[in-house]
Amino acid sequence: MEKIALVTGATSGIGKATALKLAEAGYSVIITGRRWHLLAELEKQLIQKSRVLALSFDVSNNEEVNHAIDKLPEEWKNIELLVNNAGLAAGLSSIQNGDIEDWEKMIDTNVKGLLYVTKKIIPMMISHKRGHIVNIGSIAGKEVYPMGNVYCATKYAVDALTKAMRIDLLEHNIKVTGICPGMVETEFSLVRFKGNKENAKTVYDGLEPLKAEDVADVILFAVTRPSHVNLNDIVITPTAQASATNVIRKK
Ligand code: NDP
Ligand code: 8X3
Repeated sequence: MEKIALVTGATSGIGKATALKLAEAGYSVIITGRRWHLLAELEKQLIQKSRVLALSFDVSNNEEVNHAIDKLPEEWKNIELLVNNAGLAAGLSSIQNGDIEDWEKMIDTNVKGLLYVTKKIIPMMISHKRGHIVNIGSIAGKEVYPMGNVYCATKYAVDALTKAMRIDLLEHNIKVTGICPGMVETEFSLVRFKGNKENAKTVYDGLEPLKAEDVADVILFAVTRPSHVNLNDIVITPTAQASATNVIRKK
């Protein structure tokens, strides 16, 4: 039977790697993100492997989310897997020096965006009496690190929502999994440091970070367990990272 997945933030990093692995595993994949040209490129790649639909919307804009999901063609409406991956860190500052626009962007994307998308997809899963929601949290949602304040708060919120969804959706046979990576080299740091490549590169100096594909492998494993098995919460770090602040770097 056809399995349909929707991946948010598929234009880059973990979301893109996940969309590719899901397509290779036989899922029909709805890829989403704001950068249409990157979605179009990925669509060309995926179409070789599976059925694909590209949808461009901003997860933090509830009207855009509603419009995009409401307009889904009938043959794409039976979404069985939702990967809530779109997210970002904006800035790295103490709370006293934080930028309110950065805070709003992180809260609007990582928390409200995840909720807007999930709210639209859950009714499809309830009506089909099955589904799987994978929320991409972070080790930043397990422990707070210096200057991580609001980003950490949004990922703690994702952790809480993952637990809450698992409880509320239990009666509907919907699995909910939290995936919490440590350092993954993607566009994440470039976005956090607003395009400053030097600063972004420094984050991974002297260590081998995770690749987006490493996280995508874990997501694929979690969503391909038998129907009676659910992985609740997975923390994945590079071998060189023991916690948010304990990393070992080669000189
Ligand atoms: P990337 O910056 O490479 O990818 C982020 C993705 O999110 C992009 O596809 C981007 O697409 C999308 N996105 C961001 N804002 C929005 C928005 N408002 N609406 C729609 N899509 C949006 O980073 P990662 O792949 O690393 O990040 C993916 C997730 O993993 C995030 O939730 C992040 O917090 C989490 N994470 C990352 C870690 C890391 O070290 N890299 C570690 C732990 C967790 P576009 O710009 O086209 O909209
Ligand atoms: C991203 C990883 O360590 O920058 O969620 O918080 S970290």
